[in-house]
Amino acid sequence: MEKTFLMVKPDGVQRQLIGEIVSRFERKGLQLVGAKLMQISEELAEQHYGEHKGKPFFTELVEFITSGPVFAMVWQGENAIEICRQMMGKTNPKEALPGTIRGDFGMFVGKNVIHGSDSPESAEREIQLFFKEEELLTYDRHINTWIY
Ligand code: DAT
Ligand code: MG
Repeated sequence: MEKTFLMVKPDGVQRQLIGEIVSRFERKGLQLVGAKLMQISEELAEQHYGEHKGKPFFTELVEFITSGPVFAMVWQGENAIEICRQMMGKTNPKEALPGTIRGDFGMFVGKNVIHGSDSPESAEREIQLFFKEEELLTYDRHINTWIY
């Protein structure tokens, strides 16, 4: 089963959207295998967003993602990465469709509520960056036969 890394950003935590967001992925049929409320250090932020280093918004991005607690999660399911990206909506909330998380809750690209891995490579990298192996659980979910 494919795993993806998702994170409610500091704006989503402050706006009390953790439950709403977790609920959407649960109802879709994805399985939660790890989660924690945490504060991102500047070092971790720079590693996580390494691909954006040098871009004009990088400093602001690091400042924002370290500005308060985030809710980091790993979700599992067939095609989890692509399905979660679809559910998040486009990066810029002004382009994100209604019904997506960013489309429903975001107004501004710099505060777009949620992060999600965009490829198998980034999912693997981000999961390793945020979670220890023992923090990810393997467990049977008896509703699986009604989802797949
Ligand atoms: P995504 O979060 O959809 O994967 P990304 O990886 O291109 O998008 O960018 C990471 C984050 O950086 C994004 O969620 C918000 C911020 N960002 C991206 N483009 C930006 C821009 N043009 N101005 C301000 N912030 C931006
Ligand atoms: Mg990205």
